[in-house]
Amino acid sequence: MSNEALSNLLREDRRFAPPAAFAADANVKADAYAEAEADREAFWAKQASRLSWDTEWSEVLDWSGKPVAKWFVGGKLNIAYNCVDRHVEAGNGDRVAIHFEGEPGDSRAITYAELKDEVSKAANALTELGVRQGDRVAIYMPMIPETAVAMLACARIGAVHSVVFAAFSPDALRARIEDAGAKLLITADGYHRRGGTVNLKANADEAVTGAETIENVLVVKRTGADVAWGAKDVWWHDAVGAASTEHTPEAFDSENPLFILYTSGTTGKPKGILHTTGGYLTQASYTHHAVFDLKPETDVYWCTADVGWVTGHSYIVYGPLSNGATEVMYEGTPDTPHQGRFWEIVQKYKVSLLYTAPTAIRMFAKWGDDIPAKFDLSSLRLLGSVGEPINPEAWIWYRKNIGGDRTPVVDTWWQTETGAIMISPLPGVTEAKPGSAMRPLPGISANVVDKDGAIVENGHGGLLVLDKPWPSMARGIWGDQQRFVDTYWARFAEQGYYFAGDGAKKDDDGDLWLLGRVDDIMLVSGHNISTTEVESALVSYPAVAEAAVVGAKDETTGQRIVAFVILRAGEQEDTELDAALKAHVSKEIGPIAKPKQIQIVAELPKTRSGKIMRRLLKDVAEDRAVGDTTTLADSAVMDLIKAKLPHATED
Ligand code: 6R9
Repeated sequence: MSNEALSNLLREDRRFAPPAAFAADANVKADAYAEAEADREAFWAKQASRLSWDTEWSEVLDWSGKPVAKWFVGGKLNIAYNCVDRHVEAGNGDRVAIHFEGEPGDSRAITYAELKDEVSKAANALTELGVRQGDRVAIYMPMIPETAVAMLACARIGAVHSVVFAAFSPDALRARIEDAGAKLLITADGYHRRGGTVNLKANADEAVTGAETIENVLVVKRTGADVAWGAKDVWWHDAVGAASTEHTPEAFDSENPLFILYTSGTTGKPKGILHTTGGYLTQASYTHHAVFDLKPETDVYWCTADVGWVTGHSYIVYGPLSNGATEVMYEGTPDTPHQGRFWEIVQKYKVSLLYTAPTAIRMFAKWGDDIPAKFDLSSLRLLGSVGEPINPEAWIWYRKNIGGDRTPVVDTWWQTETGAIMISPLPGVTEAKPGSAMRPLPGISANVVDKDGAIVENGHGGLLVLDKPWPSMARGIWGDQQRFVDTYWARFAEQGYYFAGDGAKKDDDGDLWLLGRVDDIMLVSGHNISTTEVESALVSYPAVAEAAVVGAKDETTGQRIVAFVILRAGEQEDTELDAALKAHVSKEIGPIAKPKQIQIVAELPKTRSGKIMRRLLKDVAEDRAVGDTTTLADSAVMDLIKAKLPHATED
């Protein structure tokens, strides 16, 4: 950032208080903030006590090894026991844990008692295959219940899982296997996607060729497709099928490694973020309870993320299952076989709590309001968002068209590195502002600072930092602790802050607005302008469904704003629209933020987890060859965008 603070441009005056009945019955009330403020460690110790420990901790937090924390020092617990067995012991074995919905329409309900048997069998099978505490297990799996079973089986025996998103290439999988030194790979023959099948096993085979550390490949049969079979391959239904349902969970140290998860890696080699046991589960479990207000007896919860991302780890597997939730797991895409598929699933399972991403919400808005209107969504009582800043207009669309104008919407900010939600409204407490993640949760502390680390006043923007340790914080980068220090802790070493890499502003009330990655912030005539604010202004124009904005080099202003815009279904591109959009942005946030150039496109480049890759659009806007596109979900998108821009080069 330049010397200018991040400009605070967009104003938003709409407010949404929790419905009275919701507030009265909320899991977490306003007093939690003061309680946590009075004694942060006592507060987290109380949340840790929501779990079942074999050995009590002797110290809540040891921060002497900063930036590597130890939480609940000396405590011992088993994560799988906490997520499964204890619910069965409490008499809830018949409760459905997972309603699985396959893309072709097949479905399966798995109760907690059945989950306990499956996890125990898998734990025995893994042990039989030589997996021991501390060994790494790579999991390259579709969205099927066996994926959660495999993760929990690793946790049960103290092995470290590394889940690799199923749409990653064989090379990406091999690099992650090698970095972690994984001994076992768990995969599937394939999965259903967009009406067809993907042969996952072929990718796994290619990855394992040359990955010396892999001793066995455990293969779940999902599609029944013909697969090549090698000497290391073992069918899941043979190994797990034959194993005993008796397995005694061993208690592991609170700091025992639980998983490695590689960040999406927009730059350089992906980082293997390491999470451990007691602190991670404490915060994943508490935040799920607090932010989603789960009532395990009556709610049906659905997180639409893929289990290959941190959202899937914390809010499909560990958070909800530790709380005894009944949840939906869906294999496929939102538009197969039709664009109402998500709403059909909400209707079918009477989903009450839904957690999805802004990219999906903007896509639903683009498809049209009439699609969700065809389904009964009256079971919904809370909506959540994660992954990117949610534009105020997308927030309003979500609440109105999905939430029937009655449900609270919680915008949850966090990262792979934070392990669990950090900044979010409390749905029964907070009067929410559309587009704001509002305040740090009880027990969490964050702030906005300038480039020198000085805290900015309300009404100003800057860099988001986390200034106090939290239970689910990453404990390092696998095999490269120096990179952990350099990436997150070096920038504000003097103040001891964790630097999140995101821009943010504090509004006049001190509520937080996330403004996107710092790398994306534009510098126009000496003003730091966030891409998020300009995008939000564009998305508030009725014809616009989605927008991505970049700063391109400009001789007079330093950078000029170039916008890429997707129109809603049925809207036409013309010269009047171009002028109208520019005038609209000028009116909403001021002439300084008016795009110089607006390009209407059909798609935007996104990572496989749905985040817009502005770096590539910047290449196009600056008329140079487009950089590394390997993390793109759909590499053809860039060709389409370049083809539309008259001056763009072909690389
Ligand atoms: C959970 C997850 C982390 C980055 C983060 C930020 C962006 C996530 C957000 C958000 C604004 C939100 N991000 N949630 N930005 N508002 N509610 O997405 O983890 O994949 O590691 O990404 O995503 O930029 O720094 P991860």
